[in-house]
Amino acid sequence: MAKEKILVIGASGQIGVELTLALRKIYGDAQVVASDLREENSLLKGTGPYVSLDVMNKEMLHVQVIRQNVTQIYLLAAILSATGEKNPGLAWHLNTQSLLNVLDIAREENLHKVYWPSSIAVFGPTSPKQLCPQQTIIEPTTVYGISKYAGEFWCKYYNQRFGVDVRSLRYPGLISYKSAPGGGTTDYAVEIFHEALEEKKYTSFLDENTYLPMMYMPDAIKATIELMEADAAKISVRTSYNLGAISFSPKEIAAEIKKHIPDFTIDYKPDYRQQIADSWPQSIDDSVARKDWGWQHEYDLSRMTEDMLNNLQFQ
Ligand code: NAD
Ligand code: AKB
Repeated sequence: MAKEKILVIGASGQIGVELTLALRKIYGDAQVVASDLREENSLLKGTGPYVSLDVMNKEMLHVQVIRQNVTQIYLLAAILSATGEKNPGLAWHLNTQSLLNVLDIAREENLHKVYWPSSIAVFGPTSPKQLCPQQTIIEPTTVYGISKYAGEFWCKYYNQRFGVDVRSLRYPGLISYKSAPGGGTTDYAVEIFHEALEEKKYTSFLDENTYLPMMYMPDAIKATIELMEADAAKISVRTSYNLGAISFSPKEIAAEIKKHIPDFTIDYKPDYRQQIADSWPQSIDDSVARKDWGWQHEYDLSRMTEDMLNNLQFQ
């Protein structure tokens, strides 16, 4: 089989940095080209090729795909939920046009595979709150959720109509220590660790009992790679797979942190992001992903908390 050459778009972001490093371990450093509008993340420097790229410039993207002999694209560039509400037109434009650019080029150049993440943000206030199923009422109320839901159907359309092997996961809120989150509603669950270590106190922008579906980054990277490596015959969902791991509230994560930092305190000042969080489910039923390609998460709240604090302490 021909060697894969992977282009990661949005490689300097929260997921991009860790996914690029993980892909380089599997496919070889030279086989994974990192790209972003931003400058190269310091953790990527010296680990493999980097190109400066605006995914909205389709011609430039097409040239890079041909020049680098790209066979797979991981598209991570997007505007997330909280930032999206500040500029809905821009969020819609970037989130949908970037995907269409990539899918078109994938079709024209017969790329082997495309990865594009969706989000639990596709669900809205009319979806079930607990163990939200793969197929259910989906009426998103944020522009981010609307763009993700539309994107899911573009993926399915390009798969069915043109045979593009595009795969997708509905990530929950992701928690990580290597690169900062990029403007989401679940970002509090990353900020809290930094503030706990630096200030021993944190003011949460979500109310104490706001439960949301969450996942530690190593699990998200594992899921992404497992989905992309799964036999195509096992992929029954061509919109996007529900993906779950843990569910907790600001009060619960604060209590977990307090076990390690006893004088840590938290208070609550909900802002506009509360309304976004309230529109989402509290937990996700990911049984289809578990059945189709054997998804299993590894990190629970206590293991994640311990690992986050250990790693941030020595950074
Ligand atoms: P992020 O904001 O941290 O990173 C996105 C990257 O895309 C940034 O480095 C940004 O510079 C880059 N980018 C923006 N516009 C670009 C353009 N025009 N051309 C090239 N690059 C551009 O986001 P993330 O958290 O890493 O999310 C990656 C993907 O995963 C997104 O599609 C997001 O919706 C999805 N997702 C993330 C989470 C999460 O909790 N992080 C949860 C669900 C889904
Ligand atoms: C956000 O909060 O916008 C993201 C997501 C759940 O998609 N973390």
